[in-house]
Amino acid sequence: MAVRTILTAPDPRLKAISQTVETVDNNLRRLADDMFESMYAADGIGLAAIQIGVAKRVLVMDLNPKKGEKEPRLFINPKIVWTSDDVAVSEEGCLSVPDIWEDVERPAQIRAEYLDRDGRLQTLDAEGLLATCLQHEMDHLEGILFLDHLSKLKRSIALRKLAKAKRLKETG
Ligand code: GNR
Ligand code: NI
Repeated sequence: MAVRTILTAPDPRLKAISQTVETVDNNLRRLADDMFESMYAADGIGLAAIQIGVAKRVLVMDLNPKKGEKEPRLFINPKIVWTSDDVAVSEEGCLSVPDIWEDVERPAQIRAEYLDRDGRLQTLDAEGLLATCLQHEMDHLEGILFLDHLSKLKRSIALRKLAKAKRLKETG
């Protein structure tokens, strides 16, 4: 297991479209374990493989990583098969867009299908933070960041803030 470096915007690799996983084998499970370790190390609640530079349709999530009981969730080849007409607005952040939080509107409820750690097909109904996070992670698989849901103005302000923070970090 290893903690991997998380890419940050505007790294072009974050715009890649991730590829379908063909077989759920030990290699894939090792990737997932590295993703969990990287997500926990970064204090995130979710992570898509592309955020560590691997363009595969793999997501990890743990909405409750701090309160003792870990609840690791792994999603392979996730697909949203239903969304509610109801929408919900919630504040989102992203490990690839550090220190920026903005409101994003998305369907309030979703139904997703995905493969689990054993390659078995699962169905999940989600709302609240789970629905928000799953949609946020699935956007990563299409090369989409939460910033892409904002107005052009808000997005450019966020990107400039990010660039400035990177500059300051480099010059110390
Ligand atoms: O850690 C994360 N927190 C978060 C909070 C609100 C909505 C979405 C997220 S996902 C984010 C981790 C991340 O960047 N996943 O891609
Ligand atoms: Ni993210």
